[in-house]
Amino acid sequence: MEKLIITAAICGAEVTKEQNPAVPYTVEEIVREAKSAYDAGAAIVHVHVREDDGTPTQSKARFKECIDAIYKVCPDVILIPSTGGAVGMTAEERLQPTELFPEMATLDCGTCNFGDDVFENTMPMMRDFGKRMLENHIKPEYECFEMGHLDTILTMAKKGLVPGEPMQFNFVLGVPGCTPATVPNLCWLVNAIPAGSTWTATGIGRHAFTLAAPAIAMGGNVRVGFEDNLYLERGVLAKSNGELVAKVVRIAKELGREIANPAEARKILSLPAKG
Ligand code: KMH
Ligand code: ZN
Repeated sequence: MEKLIITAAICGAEVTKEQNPAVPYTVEEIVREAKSAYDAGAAIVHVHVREDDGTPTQSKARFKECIDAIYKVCPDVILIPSTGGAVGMTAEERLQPTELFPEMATLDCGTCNFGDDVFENTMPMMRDFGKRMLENHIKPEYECFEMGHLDTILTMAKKGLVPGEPMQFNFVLGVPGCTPATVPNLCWLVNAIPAGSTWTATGIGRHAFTLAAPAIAMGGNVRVGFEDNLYLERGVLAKSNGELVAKVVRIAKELGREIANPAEARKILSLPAKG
């Protein structure tokens, strides 16, 4: 089995300091949380950015400021900026971080319910996102919130509308209104991806670790972080993203899976070596 790649989704667009005071908004706070996750064993940081007051933004300038500041303290980390942004943002707004030519970025694979909202990813939008990633040589992380998202993106890849194999999928399960975070659902998705693909499991809320454990045992990778879950255990808020990553490291150790550093993760993901 390959080493385990841990992604930390340190911020997200929706969670707030009212829910957990450690949720980062400012550049300094985002750097602090990225560093805590990296030090604990995360090879990848999934980046959303906020204004200082917590408002989600996809501003290219704010992404640049945060990305440059993270690289200063975590020089080899893999950064995956979001092109999902927050519900209600336009496609052009969401695409701004692709103008910074990151090695990877998320590409959301279909429209879905998102709690009380609708997260819009129409076919024309997805074709635009795929085109931009092909032009800018960005490897997408394909975010699948629903079973049907996988078939959608595989069909687009076959037509050359989005970057193709080897593909990296992130199965984000347990968003209210979307596919539940169950082991059978995860197995169904994993069984349907092309040979040679890589995949990550993200369990939302109380499913963060109950989905992480089977993913580790199945040879997949794991994402945790404040974007997905604010608690270390029932009733105990995590003090940092690093605490959430450290818990995944402990589970992996118990299951006999070693942790990939960023250089090893780049190899597993077929990314060019850095520097
Ligand atoms: N904030 C969610 C509506 C992504 O990063 O690509 C979408 C999201 C997905 O977080
Ligand atoms: Zn995200």
